[in-house]
Amino acid sequence: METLLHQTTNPYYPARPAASPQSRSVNLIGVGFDGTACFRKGASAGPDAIRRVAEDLETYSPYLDLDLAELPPFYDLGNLAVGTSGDGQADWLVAGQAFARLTDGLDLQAESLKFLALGGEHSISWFFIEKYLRTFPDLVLFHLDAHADLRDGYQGYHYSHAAVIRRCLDHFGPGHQLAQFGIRSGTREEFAWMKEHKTLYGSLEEFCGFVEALPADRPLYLTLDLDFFDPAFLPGTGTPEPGGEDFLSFIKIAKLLKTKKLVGADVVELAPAIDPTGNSDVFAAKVVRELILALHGGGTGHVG
Ligand SMILES: [Mn+2]
Repeated sequence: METLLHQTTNPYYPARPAASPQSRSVNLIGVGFDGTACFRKGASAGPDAIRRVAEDLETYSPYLDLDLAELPPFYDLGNLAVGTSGDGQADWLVAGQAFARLTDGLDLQAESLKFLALGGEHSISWFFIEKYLRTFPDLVLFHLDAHADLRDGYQGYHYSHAAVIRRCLDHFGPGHQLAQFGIRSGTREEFAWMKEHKTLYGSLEEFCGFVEALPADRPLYLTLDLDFFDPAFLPGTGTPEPGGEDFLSFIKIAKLLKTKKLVGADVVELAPAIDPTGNSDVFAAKVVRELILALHGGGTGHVG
């Protein structure tokens, strides 16, 4: 049988290892790919770095008042197979095809199956978001990032990490909605597009107000590029931008997500080698802990 997943020797604690996606559960999956990264590479090591430090974190979140150890079991599928040819777009495609085969025929909604993907660079989010857009015709896509990622390809890559949101928009139907926050870098055209389509929220208060007003049964997907955070707090990322948010801003958002129908998420662009202190890995792993808890949810998003 073809290899779609590589099991990891240290699954995210306290997840259970699994060899295939599990229904009525949160499923962690790493995608160690950084083939289109344009500035500093290293995100391919992100998923395993997050898993390495997770074991040393408390399972209890005082912010969300939930404990990973008390929730129904969740699973770590290991890492998706990625290409190793060195041709960025071909290798990306190998990973995308592996994900498509892994989820072929899976109805995420009917099976209440939630993915939390660990990047890897941002281009890998497309595999997941495209599947979710096909599953949920009224999906809201939350995009937290320093970068607009609305370019129509970059440096010859149609599916570049700098174009990932544009590629998602290719698959938007009339009921889909994009909401962006944290964006502080992009072209004049990207900012003009966001202004015209009113997708960018200018402050934490505005963004949280929007999230709070969403109906509790509206499906939400969060794609979180870790350069959303200020590099003073999280320097271990390939394309840092000053002027970012801090952890407690994220917690305000996570608290709201806990009460909503969060159906999937990804956390991308951790490049561990860029921050030799290891603080960025811990930061990212704590973000992941909050999102696993939010995916379990306190509202209609509850699974298990
Ligand atoms: Mn970014």
